[in-house]
Amino acid sequence: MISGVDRIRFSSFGDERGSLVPIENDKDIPFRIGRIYYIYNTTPDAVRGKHAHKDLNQVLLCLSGSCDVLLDNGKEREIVTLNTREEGIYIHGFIWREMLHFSADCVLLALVDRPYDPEDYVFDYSVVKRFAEEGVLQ
Ligand code: T46
Repeated sequence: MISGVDRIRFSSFGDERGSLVPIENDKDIPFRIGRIYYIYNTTPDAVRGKHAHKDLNQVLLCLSGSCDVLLDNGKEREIVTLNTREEGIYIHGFIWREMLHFSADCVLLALVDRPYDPEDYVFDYSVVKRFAEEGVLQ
């Protein structure tokens, strides 16, 4: 996985009744949840994201269906497929992200460490590139 992103595996408790995955602050994820949102009803050709975050950290996982997440830290690029309820990705760096190739039944869950703040978004990929090269956010 590229620097700034890690896979995160959740414990699933399964028995004859089905499966349950608990997610507790600072235990199953490495932060306290400040916000949750989920994305659904996506069209097959939809591309979402296309931005980086200055400070925000988050976990993404698919509760249903699948999608791809393109991750780019300005030096490395990787596409990860999310298609299980037991594994997600933890994005904790200044990472450009795009979500695409959504299956019709995709429900993408985001667990975020802070409230919504439009000022935290960076929509210019060249800023990510420059940050990777010079270590300065400008
Ligand atoms: C991210 C990727 C993975 C809110 O009002 N509150 C919220 O918490 C969020 C996330 C969005 N919004 C509003 C802002 C826009 O009018 O919902 C609308 C759609 O949001 P956006 O275009 O930012 O959605 P995506 O899918 O491009 O990006 C989202 C997150 O915004 C972003 O933080 O990392 O998912």
